[in-house]
Amino acid sequence: MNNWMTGLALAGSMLVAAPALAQMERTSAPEGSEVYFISPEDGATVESPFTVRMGLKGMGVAPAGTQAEGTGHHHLLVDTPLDEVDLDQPLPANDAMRHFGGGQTETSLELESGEHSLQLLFMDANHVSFDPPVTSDAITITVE
Ligand SMILES: [Cu+2]
Repeated sequence: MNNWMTGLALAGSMLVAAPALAQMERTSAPEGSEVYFISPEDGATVESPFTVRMGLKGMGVAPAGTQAEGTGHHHLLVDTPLDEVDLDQPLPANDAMRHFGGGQTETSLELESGEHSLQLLFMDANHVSFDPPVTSDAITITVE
């Protein structure tokens, strides 16, 4: 990797880290806010790839970085129990903790055959949890 590329990579990681440092305070979600799976249903057997539809009540979906009260974006925990997530930190982005920072409410998910757990976590513009967290029930699905 030459210096130019190294510089680019550094700049990229700083762009990701900067908003997280700017605002880490957890805010409360409007009362009655709820995030839930429209599909798949708990216990469903699906073929990969399959569509996940994410529902929300009491709040609005906005792209990541949009500082507007009562909004945030969806996150999907794949085979990751909620108690393994540090809710006082911005959520890492990886295959187990997926962000829908474009404001998406559905996604196509490709998973290996077998049983998987899925859980939705609705978080604010900075990928920080509300207090208390706005989460769906964890569901278990079987991928054929
Ligand atoms: Cu996020």
